[in-house]
Amino acid sequence: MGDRTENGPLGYRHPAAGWGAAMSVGKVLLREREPLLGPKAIFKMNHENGGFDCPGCAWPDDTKGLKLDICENGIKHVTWEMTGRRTTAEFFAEHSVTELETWSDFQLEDQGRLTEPMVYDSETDHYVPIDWPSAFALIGQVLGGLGSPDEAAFYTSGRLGNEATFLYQLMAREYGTNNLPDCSNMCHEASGRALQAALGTGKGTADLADWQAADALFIMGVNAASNAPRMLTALAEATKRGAQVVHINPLVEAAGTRTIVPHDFVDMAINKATATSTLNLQVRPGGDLALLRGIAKALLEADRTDPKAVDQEFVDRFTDRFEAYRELCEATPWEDLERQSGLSRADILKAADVYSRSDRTLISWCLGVTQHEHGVDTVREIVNVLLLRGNLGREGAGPSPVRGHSNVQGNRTCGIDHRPKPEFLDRLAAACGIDPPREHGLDTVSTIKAMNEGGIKVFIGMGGNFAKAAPDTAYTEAGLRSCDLTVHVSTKLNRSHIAHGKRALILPCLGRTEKDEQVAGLQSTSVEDSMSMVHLSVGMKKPASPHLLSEPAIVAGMARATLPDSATPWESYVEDYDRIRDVMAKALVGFEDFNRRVRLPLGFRLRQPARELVFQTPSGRAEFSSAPLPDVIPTDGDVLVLQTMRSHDQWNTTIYSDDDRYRGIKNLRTLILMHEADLRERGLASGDLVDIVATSKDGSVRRLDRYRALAYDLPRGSAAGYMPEMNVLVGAADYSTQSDQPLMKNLKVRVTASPVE
Ligand SMILES: Nc1nc2c(c(=O)[nH]1)N[C@H]1C(S)=C(S)[C@@H](COP(=O)(O)OP(=O)(O)OC[C@H]3O[C@@H](n4cnc5c(=O)[nH]c(N)nc54)[C@H](O)[C@@H]3O)O[C@H]1N2
Ligand SMILES: Nc1nc2c(c(=O)[nH]1)N[C@H]1C(S)=C(S)[C@@H](COP(=O)(O)OP(=O)(O)OC[C@H]3O[C@@H](n4cnc5c(=O)[nH]c(N)nc54)[C@H](O)[C@@H]3O)O[C@H]1N2
Ligand SMILES: [Mo]
Repeated sequence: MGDRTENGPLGYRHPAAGWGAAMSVGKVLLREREPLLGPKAIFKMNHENGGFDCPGCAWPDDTKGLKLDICENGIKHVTWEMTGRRTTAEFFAEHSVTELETWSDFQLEDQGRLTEPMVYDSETDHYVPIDWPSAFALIGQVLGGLGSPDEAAFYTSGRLGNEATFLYQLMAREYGTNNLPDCSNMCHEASGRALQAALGTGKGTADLADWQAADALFIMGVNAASNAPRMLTALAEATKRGAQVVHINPLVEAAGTRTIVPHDFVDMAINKATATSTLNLQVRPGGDLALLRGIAKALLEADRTDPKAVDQEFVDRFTDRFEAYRELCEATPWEDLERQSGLSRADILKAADVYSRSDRTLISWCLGVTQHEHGVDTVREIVNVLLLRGNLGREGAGPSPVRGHSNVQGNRTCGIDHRPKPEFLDRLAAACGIDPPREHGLDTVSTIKAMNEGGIKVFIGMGGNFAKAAPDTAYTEAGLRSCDLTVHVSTKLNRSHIAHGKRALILPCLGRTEKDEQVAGLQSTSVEDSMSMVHLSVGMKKPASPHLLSEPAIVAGMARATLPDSATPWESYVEDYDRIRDVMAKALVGFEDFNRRVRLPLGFRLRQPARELVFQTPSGRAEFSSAPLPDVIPTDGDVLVLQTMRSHDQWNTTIYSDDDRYRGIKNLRTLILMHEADLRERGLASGDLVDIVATSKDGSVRRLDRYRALAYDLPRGSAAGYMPEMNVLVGAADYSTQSDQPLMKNLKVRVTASPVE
């Protein structure tokens, strides 16, 4: 085990993507018994309006006419949905829920697609079939009987298409609550809040054309080769044209080494790799803000002699509060920046040098930046640095968060927001003739607490796997179990169906790859990618079962049963999704003429005022922030900062295999990666079994025993392991006070040798 090489304990030395990826795809297709249909579907994916949007990540489709911008992990994801296996009523008759509790998450999902609605029968401890009208009636009856609409929570996972999303939030608000927790509360909440405060928009301003024009790209806290593989294309093209690509990550991930572009078949054939990186900076966990401030400090120092170091004209014309930021940077000693970033001054200056030589800089980030206590401050610091050189509102420049789920950005645009803006509610009220509640609702973290304290009695999950994805697994499961009713709209069986409420429904829906036939014919739904492009997705496969309903139909069914006197034309919306889009065009800013524009080739891009240097902030300008430099170093030297991340072979709570190819790990997920010296200091050797004890903010402790410690190239004092297993270690109190995001990249743990059994 101890054979540590450049890129992991077992040393994966080949370029990212390429043939290894192609072979791995073949394996998944075979396992899902889809050797023939799989490839056919893949060629339909991400086609200009003709096919379905990849249900994988939110990376945009290439607009330069490349019709086959697909990747290994997208193919795995599609194949997972199109499996030939079925989880039928007979399956549920055979296995009690108590028995299924002992199954692994892999085994649960591996049974294949759900085929008909099921209800929990407490007398037999089995899920039994229920017809759709009765399922809706049960929901209507329980929701109708609650003391207040605020006793229900409506969770959304980021797969849900825009039309279903719009109906879902409409139902919740017409019913009377803003309790709309979503996966984004665990993902990019920090980015949304920071960008909103700084630029008056909750989204990134750069698009794919900017990625293709930038001459410096800073890639922070994202494992691109696994989680946004199509980004590799943009990075490889960037280095080919001589652009600088700086990776900022405690780990040197595969994209930080070299790659073969996923669809570059010629390069694959000759096994020729293209660089996707020109510099790696192994920052300390949470040390990004210090690094960024160091870059700013260097620029401001250079500005004394070099008038071009800072774009003073841009700063004067478009920004506010620059002086306070300048003073703060000047007053922060280099020693503090070095200590808090975990980088030497020389390394920080290297990054500053790349930045100051570049005319068009783009900064991208993902969970390594957001899932920290100071996530909001760090994203604001990203904006500060961009503003210093006017890297906003022009080609090749700007902030560009990598979103997660394929439609998580669209969910927020279409109203999934527990803190809706009054203007949004006003428009919704006018367009839909409802009187939406104005008080803020519950997010993910507060929903878990409210379920446990009796405040939430009904939990409805539109997709996702709340029990596993959310922090503090035991507490979250207890919360779900204490509900009067849990409802999960799903495609496959998962832990959230097993950790169920007193009454429970599993409602199986169509996947994005499947034909959605309604009264008016074949329907399509729209999605929005990471870069604000809205386009249509049309499924083309025969549904996994004749008993499945589409997500819009399920929402409408629940809504009608709950709100029998509602004036909203729920049934008519489901007959023809154009009618949903017509009302969305009235209710949502930027969706005017929606039905026509979404049918344009490649759809349309939502207007980004900040991109046009129009800032919807109180000052009307882009705002510099002046957050104090956070202390991210544990005071106790025995404590390690643990991050929980994805392997190459998983999709959030869905695990495809126990391998993590690019990190050189095979057949092992119960592991913790540590620095060799940190192992030695604890009397451990790479490969030893260890117990991990996490201490929460509130002092409570949680543990995982008998994990394997592996030596890995990461900063001293830090450690890494896999989500969702490690959610066991995230305390309910462990969330950022800035973003309310769980601290999934910042757990304080102690690691000791496991006792010999
Ligand atoms: N194949 C596949 N694709 C996916 C997903 C999937 O599960 N599988 N999930 C989707 C979703 S919902 C999301 S949100 C995205 C997630 O995409 P990522 O953000 O790449 O997700 P993680 O695997 O959590 O990886 C976090 C990265 O941040 C780094 N990191 C950790 N702490 C720090 C830090 O303090 N500073 C910096 N600079 N870096 C740090 C880690 O080393 C790691 O490289 O991917 C999406 N795409
Ligand atoms: N420790 C730790 N925890 C984390 C994270 C982390 O980095 N560390 N990351 C967080 C992040 S960024 C996110 S986004 C969340 C993800 O949280 P979720 O979105 O809740 O979880 P997923 O695993 O993506 O959901 C998988 C389930 O979705 C259902 N599903 C799949 N396709 C469809 C569909 O088309 N329609 C419907 N209705 N259901 C479908 C299937 O039943 C499947 O079992 O996890 C969070 N949890
Ligand atoms: Mo996410």
